[in-house]
Amino acid sequence: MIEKKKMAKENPSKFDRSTTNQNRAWDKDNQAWWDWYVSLADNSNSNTNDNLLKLPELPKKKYLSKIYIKQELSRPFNLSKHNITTFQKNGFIKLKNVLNRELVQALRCEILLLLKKTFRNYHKNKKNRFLSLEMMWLKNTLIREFVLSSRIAKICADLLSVKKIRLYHDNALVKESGCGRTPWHYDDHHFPLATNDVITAWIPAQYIPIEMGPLTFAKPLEVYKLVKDIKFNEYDTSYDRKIKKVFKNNHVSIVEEPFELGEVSFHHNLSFHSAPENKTTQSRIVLANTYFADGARVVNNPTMISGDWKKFIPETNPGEIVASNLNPICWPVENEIK
Ligand SMILES: O=C(O)CCC(=O)C(=O)O
Ligand SMILES: [Fe+2]
Repeated sequence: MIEKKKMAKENPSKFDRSTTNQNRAWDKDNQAWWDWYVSLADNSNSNTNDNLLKLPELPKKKYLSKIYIKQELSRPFNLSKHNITTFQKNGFIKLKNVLNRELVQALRCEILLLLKKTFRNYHKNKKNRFLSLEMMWLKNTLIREFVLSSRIAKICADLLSVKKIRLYHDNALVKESGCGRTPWHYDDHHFPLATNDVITAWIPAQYIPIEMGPLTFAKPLEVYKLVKDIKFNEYDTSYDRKIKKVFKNNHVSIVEEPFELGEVSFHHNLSFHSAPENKTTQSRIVLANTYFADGARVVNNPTMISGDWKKFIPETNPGEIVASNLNPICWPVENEIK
């Protein structure tokens, strides 16, 4: 069983599209889900492997004490009313200086360690891949600080204007050198949560120049209505291509901008987003934490697009309130989870 999972993590060509059916449950792991999902991106205009932008090696981690990390990640961020209205209008916001240089470097080094541990011959096999790791917070004390961070979680609760938020999952999203685009989508499509109070903090573990594939947003939030009748196709790139065309024909504003070191984006589950290919020599490493308003239920009919959701919400049936041990309240801070 373990061996089978490892195969899925190592070889994307093992993914068998003929077995997919949108109304079925997803029966593979989260890595297989991402292998499938990025295969739905239209890369016909890209020449990813030509002229990779050579970026210098990123700095190695300096020692940071646990107390320092905890303090920094619990320090409140100065979020303005304008930030909140901008998020609610556009469906996303990019905030600079959410993390300092040391924390970003520590996050990158830790995720790199986990990648080497999880994927056999990581350095040899990573080329062109979109690699993912999830539920790291359960085992890794450093990542846990970033996932349960009250600095991040309060920003999320305030942006959604809700009192209490819970964790859906953490996800390391690693777009390796030479990996193609992430297709246009909104997350409501795959999170099996019966609420629109869902937000993802997309936390880069280095600066992200355009050539590395920064998360890219269509605005305002309402643009999802323009594409709501486009049928999702799980077999080819047509959904991605159709969305791109509708956005172009409607002159939808697309925000495709670099991320400074320490900058973090936050997107709503109805915000349409994608990401360009990684045309650099370095891995684009990101920690994506998704949170939702306390009280939300599992949708009545999760589908294959909901992926490995039972791993993120165990012992909870469709229609039930999500409150498992793996979905702690992250804001406000409750003593038992810290
Ligand atoms: O990292 C990416 O390229 C895509 C991430 C994404 O879709 C998300 O965090 O919702
Ligand atoms: Fe997404």
